[in-house]
Amino acid sequence: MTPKVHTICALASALGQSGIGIIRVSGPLALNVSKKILKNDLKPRYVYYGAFYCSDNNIIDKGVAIFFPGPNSYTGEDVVEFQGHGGPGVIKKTLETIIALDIRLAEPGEFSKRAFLNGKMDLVQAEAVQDLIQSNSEESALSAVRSLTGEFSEKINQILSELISLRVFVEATIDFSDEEIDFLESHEVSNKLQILKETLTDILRTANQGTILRDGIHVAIAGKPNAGKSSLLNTLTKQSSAIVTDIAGTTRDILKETIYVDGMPIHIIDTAGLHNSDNVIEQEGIRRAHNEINNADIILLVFDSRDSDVDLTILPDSVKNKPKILVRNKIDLVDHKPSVKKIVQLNRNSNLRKKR
Ligand SMILES: Nc1nc2c(ncn2[C@@H]2O[C@H](COP(=O)(O)OP(=O)(O)OP(=O)(O)O)[C@@H](O)[C@H]2O)c(=O)[nH]1
Ligand SMILES: [Mg+2]
Repeated sequence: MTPKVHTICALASALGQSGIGIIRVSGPLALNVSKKILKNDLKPRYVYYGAFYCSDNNIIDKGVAIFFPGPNSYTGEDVVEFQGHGGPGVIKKTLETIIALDIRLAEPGEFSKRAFLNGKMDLVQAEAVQDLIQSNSEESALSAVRSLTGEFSEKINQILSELISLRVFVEATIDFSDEEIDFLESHEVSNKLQILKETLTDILRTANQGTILRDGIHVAIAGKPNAGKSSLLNTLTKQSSAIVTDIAGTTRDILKETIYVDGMPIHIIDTAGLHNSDNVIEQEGIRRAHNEINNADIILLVFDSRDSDVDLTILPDSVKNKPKILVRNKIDLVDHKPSVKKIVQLNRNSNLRKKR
């Protein structure tokens, strides 16, 4: 009889030519697969070294295999890992041999899904696996691993159990409304709820930081035509990604480039110069620019130092409260020295106030 749970397999390491390729098999037939491929038995959690045989009994590779019997495995099922060479040809042939044994290719994330369904990890931890795989910086990896080890889940479970215990007092107040005792007052329910609310706000803030660490910050470069936006993009990316000319309205399409600062991805977006235009193509460019400016986390507002003041009215009203960095460009033309100033307040008709 075919077992109800299908045995699945997949390449667990990266695709492409590499020194080592790891194929993972999980499910009730995992040990059968290893017997066919290795022509040998595996001892639980011992490293086996030997030949890998393909369906026509030829040796396709030589490598290492490990058997993790369920439930003490990643998925909670019987798992066998074959660690051979990473050449695409070897991997293809080994996978074909495994699939011919009535094993199917795993869906994306299916090993973690099985781990979740078998109680090996909760949903927060399953998400952390994905975050760890996608982590671009050391910080995002550390943050994901904290979730993976259950630190985050523990916090959430604590909040949940405190909420449940507070609910009891609310229910008691309703059920025994004739009683003299004020359950809510006597157990400081309101104070405790306030503390929980603050903890949740804290968690949300940390989660937002985690998203930024993982996905990076979106920085839109905005300004009037010819202010030097594309020049700034090229300087930041150290490439001539954008066309730079002295003709106002050079950039019309959106141009996105990613740079890394201390391992954190920063997506820089060059946009069309903002002004009133009768030109249909420019109008479309400006519409797209508004879109990107609205979606950005930070706006770099570039202006020509020869302008008497920064014109904040060129930005859409919707980004009034978004963080902005004003970039005073072309200082060579007015003989200014480069400097960084923190501005505490900006009003839409400008006049910058510096922090003292
Ligand atoms: N002197 C001087 N010229 C600059 C500086 N930055 C940019 N330029 C020049 O200003 C002109 C416009 O630069 P761009 O980077 O194309 O300006 P932009 O804001 O992208 O312009 P649009 O795409 O048309 O909106 C080019 O001729 C640049 O070489 C600067 O710091 N000093
Ligand atoms: Mg440009």
